[in-house]
Amino acid sequence: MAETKRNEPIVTHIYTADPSAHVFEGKLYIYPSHDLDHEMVSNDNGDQYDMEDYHVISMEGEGAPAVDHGEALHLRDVPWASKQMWAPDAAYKNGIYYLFFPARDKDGIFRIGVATSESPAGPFKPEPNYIPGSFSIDPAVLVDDDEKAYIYFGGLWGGQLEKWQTGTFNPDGAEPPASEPAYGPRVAELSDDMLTFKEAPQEISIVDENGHPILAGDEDRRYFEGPWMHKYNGRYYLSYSTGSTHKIVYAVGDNPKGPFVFKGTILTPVIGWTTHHSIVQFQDKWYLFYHDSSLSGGADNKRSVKFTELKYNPDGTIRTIDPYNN
Ligand code: FUB
Repeated sequence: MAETKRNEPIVTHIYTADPSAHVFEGKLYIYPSHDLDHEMVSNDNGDQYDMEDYHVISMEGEGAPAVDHGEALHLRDVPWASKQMWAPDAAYKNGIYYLFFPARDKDGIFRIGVATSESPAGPFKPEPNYIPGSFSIDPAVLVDDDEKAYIYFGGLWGGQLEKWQTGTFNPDGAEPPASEPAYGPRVAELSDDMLTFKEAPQEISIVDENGHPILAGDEDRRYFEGPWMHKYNGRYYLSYSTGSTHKIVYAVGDNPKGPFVFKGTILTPVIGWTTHHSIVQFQDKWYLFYHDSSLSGGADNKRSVKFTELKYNPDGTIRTIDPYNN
């Protein structure tokens, strides 16, 4: 196994994407999507992202080899799911590891499921049904310092978030006009056993420095998909992909449910259409995990997880990272 280097794929024997990185049991554990090595035509519905399982990858640290722990969960073992196992996240609470993952149900509607394991490397045993009341994609879970856990989720276009604005699935649901507030990601506190929502998900408000909502037409700043929540100096940092403008950006607040004030760009566009990340503190450094399609020569659906160091300015803002020059 090769040593891991900044800005290079952490593994090359499989394609990986959408990395959710955590420190568990003193090691870095990465929960990525597992992109399949098959030819697909790209479309706005994301049909090219036709993944069927998850592998968990761990690293003792920067420079150490990345270890693929093998298949941690497969579509065939999830009774409610039909296809497209997209970006997952993991959390630890109650002495149990939880894997949260989106997939389409038997009606083709994205839902979010949960699976459990005694080990951060899996294998994970799925619950028989998706989380009641769940919808859309890209779950990210924060277990806060007071042990309350929050799940963040939602993604436009293939992720179907715009189809849920009335509270039920509307196949004709569309994005708002450019001059209206953008749709925000959703957040819900999780139940103590982490298997259900404790409350109905609520929409997160992302505002500019004057308190005005970020508008749907502001594609450099509006929420698209891939939420991640981390804390730095006691403040809550919501970061996400802008989708059509291919940036990872962030907004900061003082409450896990927001509102969040837009601050700036964390990662400029990568090779490939999607961009998706996580942020984790490990030992004395902060790391950005991200993906790009360089290893596959630019194929949108064949991505590779990479990492680099993330740095803060003294005022708590994050320094923008150029994935190809940092
Ligand atoms: O990997 C499939 C989808 O692509 C993810 O759910 C999105 O965040 C985007 O990375």
